[in-house]
Amino acid sequence: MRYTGAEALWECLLREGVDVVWAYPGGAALPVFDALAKYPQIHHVLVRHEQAAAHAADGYARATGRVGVCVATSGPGATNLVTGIATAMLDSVPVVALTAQVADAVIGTDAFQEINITGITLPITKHNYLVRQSRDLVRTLREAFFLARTGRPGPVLVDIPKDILTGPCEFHYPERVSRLGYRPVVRCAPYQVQRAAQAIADAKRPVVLAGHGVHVARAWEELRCFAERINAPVVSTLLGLSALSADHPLCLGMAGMHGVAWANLAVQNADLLIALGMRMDDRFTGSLPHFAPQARLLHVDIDPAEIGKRVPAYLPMVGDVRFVLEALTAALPELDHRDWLAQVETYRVRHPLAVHAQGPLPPQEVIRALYRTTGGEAVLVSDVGQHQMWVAQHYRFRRLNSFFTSGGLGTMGYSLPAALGVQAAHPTEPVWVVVGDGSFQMNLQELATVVQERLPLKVVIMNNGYLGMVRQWQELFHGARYIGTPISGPDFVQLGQSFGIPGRRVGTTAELEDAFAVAREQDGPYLLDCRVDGDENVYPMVQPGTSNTDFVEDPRGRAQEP
Ligand SMILES: Cc1ncc(C[n+]2csc(CCOP(=O)(O)OP(=O)(O)O)c2C)c(N)n1
Repeated sequence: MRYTGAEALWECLLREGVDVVWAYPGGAALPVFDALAKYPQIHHVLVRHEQAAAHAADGYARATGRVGVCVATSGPGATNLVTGIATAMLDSVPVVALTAQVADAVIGTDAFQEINITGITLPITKHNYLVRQSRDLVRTLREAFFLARTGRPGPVLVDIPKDILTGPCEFHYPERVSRLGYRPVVRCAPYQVQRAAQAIADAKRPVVLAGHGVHVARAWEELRCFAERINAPVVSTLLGLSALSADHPLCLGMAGMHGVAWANLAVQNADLLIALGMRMDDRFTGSLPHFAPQARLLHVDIDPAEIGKRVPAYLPMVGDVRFVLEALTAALPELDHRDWLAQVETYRVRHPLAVHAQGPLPPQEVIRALYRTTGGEAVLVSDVGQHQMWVAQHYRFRRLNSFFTSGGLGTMGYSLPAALGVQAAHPTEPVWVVVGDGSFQMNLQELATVVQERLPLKVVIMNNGYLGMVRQWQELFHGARYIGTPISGPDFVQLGQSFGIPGRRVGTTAELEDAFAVAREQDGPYLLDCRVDGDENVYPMVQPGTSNTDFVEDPRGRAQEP
């Protein structure tokens, strides 16, 4: 079959099962948009900024496990994708970013809207391509999808010159992809399973560490079966939250800098850590020499480069978390760790989460009210900052794969655009966005996309008048000199209304329940502007460079768990 390059592009996407793309047009990309008229099966969402297209594709990919696709024009369209691509890279999210390029004949001449986007994105993509011949286009797109979703997933960018998009293109979709040197190991070797099973059977105080890899491998059921088989507590990273229901008796929640104390104490006192699809990043381990000093590490990851990168592994296991967990569960009898679990329970009793804000609306109470309103079953996207940590601590995720946030890059402005994609994955229920007033002001233009697409998104603004997380560091480590962190903003309720989104301001704890109920009952989008206490800090906190055992708790004392 003969198509134009642009038609061939959409034909490839159809064969990859793509039914929605987030996109923004421009001169070089015009042929791509023009050809779209012939492909009504593919829904195209016009975002208001290309960064949002990349985040939306990323949110969709996290929520579905499928490849998310974004499209931008050359030059500024392509550079606007960069933060979104980097966000997907750091969190191992399968995204294919398609960019139009100036015509091949003028590449390298500083033509209008020419930018070397493959050069720019080289370190932030799993792989990228500049298509120079139309005969390479179809094979390249096939490869791009294959690379994005296999092994350790990640973003792949394909840059396509305009003349290739408009010119004729021979279409033959290859059945297989073979790339020399690229063969991710999915199943680890049987002798590794035997050694790991022995180490687990010998352990007295094992802890399972659930990372984002559990979600990527869709290994939720396997994680639960494994944890129940060996009766070990499960601690998660920020991105590992919702890998096991928070209601499960073995689920301890998040460890790390703002992790709950009992999870950190469990890790610090463990004699065996079984790390699943997590990379021991600095926010999780705290000071490396003090990290889990008595523990052997059994490190499971599909990317061999992660093993031994920060913490030496006693036993490396390269493979897909799902297969490894299946194999381990099959190799082990039921184990009894009653004493260890009882010890962990004492940590929980001694160090409960505190809610002691002085102001009329403690931010933690907003998250707790959201939890009560949604019964822990919400699909939730959080932005970056204090509010993100309060979500991680106080929202008890009962539903699997229900929490989406930028963990590795910590990208402010992620939540609203990512929620466009998460909402596409969950079309029949509202997606909840929890966002700080600073982060919201980075990408609030996407409210227009929410309205144009008629999405039932609920936006909860944690409005504290500060770039709160940075203010907290200024208070603790920079003599309380608040420079560059007090932040004003518009009247968010009026702003929402101007987009056509109803909303309401919440200033006291007493109003919360009703406000959330109203938001939940609305058919369409809704916005809550929660005026929370601006002086509040996130506790517990492990100060940078110190041990996870030395977490600082709320100086005002204790309170109850939700
Ligand atoms: C794009 C970007 N710029 C800067 C930062 C640094 N940073 C991390 S948290 C934060 C403050 C976030 O403020 P806000 O969204 O209001 O949330 P809060 O911490 O107040 O809950 C900043 C500036 C970042 N993570 N991302």
